[in-house]
Amino acid sequence: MAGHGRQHAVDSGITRRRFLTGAGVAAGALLLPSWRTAAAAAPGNAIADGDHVPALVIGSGYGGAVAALRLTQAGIATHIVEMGQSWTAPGSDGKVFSSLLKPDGRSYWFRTRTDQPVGYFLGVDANKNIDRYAGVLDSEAFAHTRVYQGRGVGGGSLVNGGMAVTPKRAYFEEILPSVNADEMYGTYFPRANAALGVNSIDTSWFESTKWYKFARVGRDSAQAAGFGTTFVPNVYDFGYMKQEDAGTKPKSALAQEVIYGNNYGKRSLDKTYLAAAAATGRLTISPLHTVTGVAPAAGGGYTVEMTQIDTAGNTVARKTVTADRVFFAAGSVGTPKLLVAMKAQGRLPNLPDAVGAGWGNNGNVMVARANHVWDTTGADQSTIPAMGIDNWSDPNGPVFAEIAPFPAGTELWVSLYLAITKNPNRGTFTFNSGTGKVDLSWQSSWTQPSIDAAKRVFDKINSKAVTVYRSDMFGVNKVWGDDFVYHPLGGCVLGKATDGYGRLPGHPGLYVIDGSLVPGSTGVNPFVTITALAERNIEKIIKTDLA
Ligand code: FAE
Repeated sequence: MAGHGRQHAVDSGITRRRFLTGAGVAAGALLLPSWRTAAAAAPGNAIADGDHVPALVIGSGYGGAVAALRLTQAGIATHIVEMGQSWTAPGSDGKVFSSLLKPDGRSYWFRTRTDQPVGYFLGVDANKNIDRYAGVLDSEAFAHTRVYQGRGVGGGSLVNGGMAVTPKRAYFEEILPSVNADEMYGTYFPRANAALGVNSIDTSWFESTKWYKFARVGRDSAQAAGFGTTFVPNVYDFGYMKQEDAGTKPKSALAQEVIYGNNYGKRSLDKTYLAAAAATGRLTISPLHTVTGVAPAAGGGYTVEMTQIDTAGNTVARKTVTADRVFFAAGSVGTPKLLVAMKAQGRLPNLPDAVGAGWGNNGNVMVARANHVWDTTGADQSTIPAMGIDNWSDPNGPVFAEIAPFPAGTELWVSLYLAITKNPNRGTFTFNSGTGKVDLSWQSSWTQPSIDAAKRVFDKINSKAVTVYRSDMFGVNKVWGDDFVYHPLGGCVLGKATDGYGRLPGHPGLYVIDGSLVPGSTGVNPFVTITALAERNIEKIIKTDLA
């Protein structure tokens, strides 16, 4: 792994110090951060054993980044503990991240072989051997599903497709009836979209460029079968993408970069929320630190235990710190896993039984169609999706399907889709005292409602276009990519495991602020929902608990 053995600058200069609450509320607190001017978030100094912090945030994805920005803007010194690394230093190839076609150790979180979501081609395993390293994409295995998650400062924003979709209001009201939808759609969704740097593709460029032929082919076949389609906003800078196309800027979306990180063009959280939080001077981050325990501290507040590793996975240090308030933002696997273990071990004994329950996969299922020889999708494809098929209004099986690229650098006549469906099944996390690990009760058969709904769309498209499903891309003779998930949601549901704003009952000062609050489904790609809900909750918490 020559060139990838980066050690973090933060690992040097570890000193014992106390974090003090910043004086007063910063001018401009609660203003939107400007992704246009913000520099990338710098980690600052790692936390030291015995430190005390006013606010500790576990995880640096959407929920964690919103908490960090609004807390620091309110004058509160905030420390983020993040298990992945800070993706700032280039490897020996001069790039921070590796591409889809040439994955190396940087691509996966401690694996010796890639575990590609589309893992086969022509029925042959398409995975590659890699070095074991603290890479950016984790494929976390449970008994009957694998959950893909980002690892690093920025969480899922480092690896995701950037699709920034505000959910349909009627569906939002259905899944979270206790949340005031007027406030969400009037204030918090706009605030989230602005702070994330969401933008839209130039539609005339979309219609003409070779990079989106795959999306036009997918759209045309959907429309021919009677389905509606819609452009999908994104946090990838479409202006930058045009410059990539013109050859005036280094390529990223147009160079097969996405799920193992984008070297350029994407407004990931380290360039938006976290950069703005860092600019307050009140944010510090400890990358490569994994929180393993949280319990009430003798003198008030909470002790937080963590393990620091190096990029090879060796334990460097174990630390215990104290915090007045702890925000769980470890994602819809990380947060319920920690809380369920703490409850089972009697360390957070007052947590409600609903902690760990209500986990869903946002109805995710993938599928591919084989196009006719004359219906080419293009050898050159942007990795950033820009178009979706919207059949959500079908009462017998709502579907919102992203027309996904399959950027192989050669023509493959493949149309690929990630379908989001309304799947009623929900899993529960439980602590397994035999293994000391947390299990997830999700069953393979529980994806069937998603397949049934997706079939209502893609059977019709196939029938109209006289095409067939491909059965060689998710296994041998396997049509549906139904054994993995990109959109884990729930596990600590708002108003059930927490109060109406993410406070954990029975343990004042503990909050949940990530995707685990969303009850298993949001009908579209989820990060805008997660961000907006976090904005709503942190505003309330700062006003009432931290004033
Ligand atoms: P998340 O972003 O996962 O952040 C949690 C953070 O906590 C991570 O950085 C973890 O490393 C860290 N962590 C976990 N456990 C610990 C611990 N014990 N100690 C310290 N740190 C810890 O959570 N969504 C969209 O809306 N649009 C898309 O186009 C899209 N595409 C996707 C593509 C891929 C390949 C994947 C994997 C996901 C995609 N998603 C997409 C989903 C989206 O990224 C996800 O919903 C959010 O990232 C979840 O945000 P959270 O804040 O809940």
